[in-house]
Amino acid sequence: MDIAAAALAGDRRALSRLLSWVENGTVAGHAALAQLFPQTGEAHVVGITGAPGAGKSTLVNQLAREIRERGQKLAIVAVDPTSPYSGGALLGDRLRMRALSTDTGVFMRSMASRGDAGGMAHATRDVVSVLDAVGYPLILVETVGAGQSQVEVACMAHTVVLVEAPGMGDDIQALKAGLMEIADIIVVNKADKPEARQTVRALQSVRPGMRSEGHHRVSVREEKQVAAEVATGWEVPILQTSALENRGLEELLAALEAHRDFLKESGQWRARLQENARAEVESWLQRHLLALLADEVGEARLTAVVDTVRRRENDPASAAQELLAAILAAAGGAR
Ligand SMILES: Nc1nc2c(ncn2[C@@H]2O[C@H](COP(=O)(O)OP(=O)(O)OP(=O)(O)O)[C@@H](O)[C@H]2O)c(=O)[nH]1
Ligand SMILES: [Mg+2]
Repeated sequence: MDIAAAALAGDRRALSRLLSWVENGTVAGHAALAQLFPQTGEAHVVGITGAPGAGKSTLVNQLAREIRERGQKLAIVAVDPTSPYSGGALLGDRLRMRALSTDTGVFMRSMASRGDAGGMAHATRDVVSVLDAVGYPLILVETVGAGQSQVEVACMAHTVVLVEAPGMGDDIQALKAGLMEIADIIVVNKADKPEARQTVRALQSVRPGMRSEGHHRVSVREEKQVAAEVATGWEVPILQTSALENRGLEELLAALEAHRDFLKESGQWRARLQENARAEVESWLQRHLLALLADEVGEARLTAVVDTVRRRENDPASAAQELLAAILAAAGGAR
């Protein structure tokens, strides 16, 4: 039996090995992905993002436990080189974690560190595809780090959960990081702390349309936000959890399910599959073209053309067109 078939049949070691191949972009990994691709598109992919230390890992861990208690399977992908998952233990929660790590209904994977954010996004998307194909109906993807990787997660996730925590100063971290726009669900974690209420209020004041806000203030930003909500039809809920005290998890799970159902019923699930399919095809097309450029035209010619742009003898668009013509000529000649 080949590795993809073994992974499909539930062999966890085969799955681990396959994920490594895929992560490293090996030829065998690509072949397996191609074989598994027809089975993808079913999983609900949830991105969990937010400032360092907000409690994302603890929350994911508790969510996983709650989901397992309901008898549902899930996979967890940690896009963070410092993540504790691979060691099999989360600080302060070793026992529970051990219980999870011997449970075959949950699969955890830490992405190895990548030099560039783009490479990481590619590798993560492929890992998620494999987990989707082998039948995990829910995939939680935890990311940390500066803006870019978080925004990329949003592109691959159906639902983005933004985790905020109180006591990080008066500011809302996500506002500074420009993350409010990508959130489908906002969670104020560490709700066991008294300052949490202040954080919730601060979030509500930048989040109009919330029922709990008694009056209606109108600013340009609020109008834009309302317009966005009308356009998508989804009102972003602000929830409170305490991963430490195990509170608010049921409400969070209910919100995840509600958002998935909303996406499916409104047709946005299908629209997103279409968008993702297009983005991936275009991204591969770009890679293939760049590979052709390197193979058929060569670095020396590329450098020469780039030099003409630097010297302002040529403009970038014309230079690209010239190179494309050279690729087409070379590829045509090869046929
Ligand atoms: N009081 C309180 N502390 C919490 C809660 N959830 C997590 N913590 C603590 O917050 C700290 C950070 O938790 P993590 O789960 O590692 O946070 P994270 O967001 O995954 O952090 P990074 O992965 O480093 O970005 C740990 O000391 C946790 O024990 C909570 O609900 N209440
Ligand atoms: Mg973490």
